[in-house]
Amino acid sequence: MVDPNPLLPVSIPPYIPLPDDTLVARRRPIKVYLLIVSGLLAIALFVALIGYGGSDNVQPRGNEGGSLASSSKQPDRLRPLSRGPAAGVSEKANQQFADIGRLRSFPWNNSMLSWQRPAFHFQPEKNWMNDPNGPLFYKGWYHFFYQYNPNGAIWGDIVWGHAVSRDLIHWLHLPLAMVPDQWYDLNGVWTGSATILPDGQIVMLYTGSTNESVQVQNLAYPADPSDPLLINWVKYSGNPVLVPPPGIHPKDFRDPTTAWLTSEGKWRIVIGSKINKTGIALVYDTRDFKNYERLDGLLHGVPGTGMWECVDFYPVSRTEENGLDTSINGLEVKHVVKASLDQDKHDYYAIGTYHEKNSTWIPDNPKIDVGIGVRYDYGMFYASKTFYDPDKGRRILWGWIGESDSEFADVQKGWASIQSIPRTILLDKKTGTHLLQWPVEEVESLRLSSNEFDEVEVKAGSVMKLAVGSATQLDIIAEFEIDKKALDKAPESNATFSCSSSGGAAERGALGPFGVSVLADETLSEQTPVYFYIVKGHGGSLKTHFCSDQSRSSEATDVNKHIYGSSVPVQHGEKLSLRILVDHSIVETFAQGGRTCIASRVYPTKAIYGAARLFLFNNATDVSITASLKIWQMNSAFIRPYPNDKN
Ligand code: DQQ
Repeated sequence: MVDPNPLLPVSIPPYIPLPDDTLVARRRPIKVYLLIVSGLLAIALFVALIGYGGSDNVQPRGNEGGSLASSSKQPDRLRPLSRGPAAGVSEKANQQFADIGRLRSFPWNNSMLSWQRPAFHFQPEKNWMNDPNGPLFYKGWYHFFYQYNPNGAIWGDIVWGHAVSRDLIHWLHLPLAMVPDQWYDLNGVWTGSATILPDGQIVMLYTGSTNESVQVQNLAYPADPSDPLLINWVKYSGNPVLVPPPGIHPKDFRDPTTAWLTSEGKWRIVIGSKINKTGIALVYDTRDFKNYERLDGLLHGVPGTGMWECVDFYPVSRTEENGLDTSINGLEVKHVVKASLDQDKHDYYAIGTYHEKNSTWIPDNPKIDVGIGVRYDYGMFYASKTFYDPDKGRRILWGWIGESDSEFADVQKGWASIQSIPRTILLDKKTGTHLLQWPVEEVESLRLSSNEFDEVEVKAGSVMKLAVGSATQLDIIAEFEIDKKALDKAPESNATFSCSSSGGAAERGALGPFGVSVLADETLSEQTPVYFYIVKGHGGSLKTHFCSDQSRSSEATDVNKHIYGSSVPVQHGEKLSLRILVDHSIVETFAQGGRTCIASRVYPTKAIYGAARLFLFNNATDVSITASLKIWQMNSAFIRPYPNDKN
């Protein structure tokens, strides 16, 4: 039962020890369970598909359990069933087509849907994936775990998928690492993080949604530490190791971080939660990962930000260009707090100072605190997690990039979601307020032939096709310079600008938009412009915005057509610069060395396969720009089952 009063202490079922031989998360013992679950899910999916395939492919809101006869009352919404909130987690269904009226879903054909599958971003062979979990480097292999539904292309039945890689680009899928097979994770093996102890032992902490949908924290570890692939995992017999503390709602206690060492030699973790509408990070110390002490106060909390999911906490160097182990602290270090906001599905971070003694963190600038300031990404990027890569001395960020088409199309294509290209993360020493995110260097091993365009002048109001051949798998680097005299002459303006409320790349201003249009067809009837837009304010101050416009990305009606973006700081002497990774239905963009990033999902119907083109454009009214670009065709990554996986 859900506690009706979120602030009262909660009661958790007492832990009943189970025989040891049930504790290993092996695949075979749970097959029967999975068969039953998949049978039930198949029936549920069948029923859902019948619902979708009905008169208007429409699922009216609030009619989930109602009779089909009520559909004759002209349901006018294309709304998937809500998934997640009832189970005590954020919404996992794409609810964006709530108000588009009586639209039938677009008649997607197999060739269009097949094209959408990325070639070098990580994804499972099929079905639904969400958060990255417990990334780590062990005995020469990168391990990546992820929230996965083995039974369908929608959220539910969550287990831990597992893959390994030598280089973060090519992946081998391994057997599922952990499945719900204990009362304390029967409703899902949810998100968690890895900690590598100084002697090399791996400790995995994860959230279990219990048989009663209470969120508890559990401990797991590799069954055979000599196995570099870490195929089998053991769940600790004393699980759960943490239950929701008094005052915390049983469905608001999840996603333990990687632990870091305190100067007393204890390990410290934080867990996301909320009290009323204040998002918070609870702090615990432990010596053995089995027994924990809750510390007074909070690491941090921000009113109005709601439930904090997938909190991340890590140091960044103020002086060096390398990443830091999570336990590093001192004067040369700033600390980052990141929270994934359940209420708006975005990942926000802030930079500040960690005070170990009273286990708190204070933002450098309270005006850009967690949840009210800067985001990792202004497109689709959620539930992210970093880890320290000891092999290359870098910190790497993974983020879940969901779908922004209809859930109906996801079920048709049989998969949903991809992971971002892993991004190295560093403090932006010039601004001090931002991080710099950049695709790991290994992605460059996929570069094939390239085309260079040097100092191309693009006059105001013009579009130029870039002859690069097919344009569905690309790595693009571009720099732009603005005609200085024209910039000086441009009128000052009072107007405020925001990418999302603007008219997109079609809205002409004195100093923008200009940039690159990707996934365009020959006639530009479909295109996704990625661009800068500069506003000259009073006194000649310049404010630069970086946007990605999905409004004409597809002729389909049932896909997201938002315009994403934000302002991007441009420091004195910097050119405007852009990197774009195009990989079928994903466009990942990095402005000013990764100071502002936008990942978007794009579902064209015509600009696909050999018909996809690339254009350079300048839709400003008052300035010419000079653009220099280098564009590589990109190879596909090998992402396939491990040969020994017979399942
Ligand atoms: N996803 C997991 C939760 C987490 C959420 C469940 C974030 O642990 O809070 O799939 O997307």
